[in-house]
Amino acid sequence: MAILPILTVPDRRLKQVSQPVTLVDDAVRQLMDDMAETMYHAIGIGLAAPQVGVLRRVICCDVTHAQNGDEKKPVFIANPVIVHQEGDICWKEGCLSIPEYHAEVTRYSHIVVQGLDRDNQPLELKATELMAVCLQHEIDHLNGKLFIDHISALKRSIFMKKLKKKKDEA
Ligand code: GNR
Ligand code: NI
Repeated sequence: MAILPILTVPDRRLKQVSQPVTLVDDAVRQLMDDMAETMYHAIGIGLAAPQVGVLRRVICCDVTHAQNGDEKKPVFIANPVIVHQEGDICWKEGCLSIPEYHAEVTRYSHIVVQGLDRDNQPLELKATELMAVCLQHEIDHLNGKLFIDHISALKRSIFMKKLKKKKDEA
């Protein structure tokens, strides 16, 4: 297992569309385990492979860890697809690739996701609330989309100004 560096905006790899995996083999399992270790180390509730520079459709989530302390129950999904979606939920989101910025995003409140699990077996997952938010946020990463792409143009332009100021100061 290894803690991998997490890419941050404006890294161009975060805007790319990731490629499906053909098979969850040992190499993909290794990636999944490294992603989980990286996610827990960064105190995140989810992570997508492109955030560690791997343009493959692999995500990891654990929304329970923050509440349960030690108990780690990572959910890994390769090639995740939302097959059902309904309802609205608004959540104040953050992203490990966008440090020090949070904004409210409206997403589906109830989703069903299909994909492949860590053992290359078909998986179907029903999710609501924070888990639904997290899965949609991670699947967005696989399509080169960030939560700032969901906020208003005005809020985004304020964010871009803050980002430029940080860059100029560095
Ligand atoms: O750690 C994270 N917290 C979070 C909070 C609200 C909505 C989405 C997230 S995901 C984020 C980790 C991350 O950047 N995953 O891509
Ligand atoms: Ni993110």
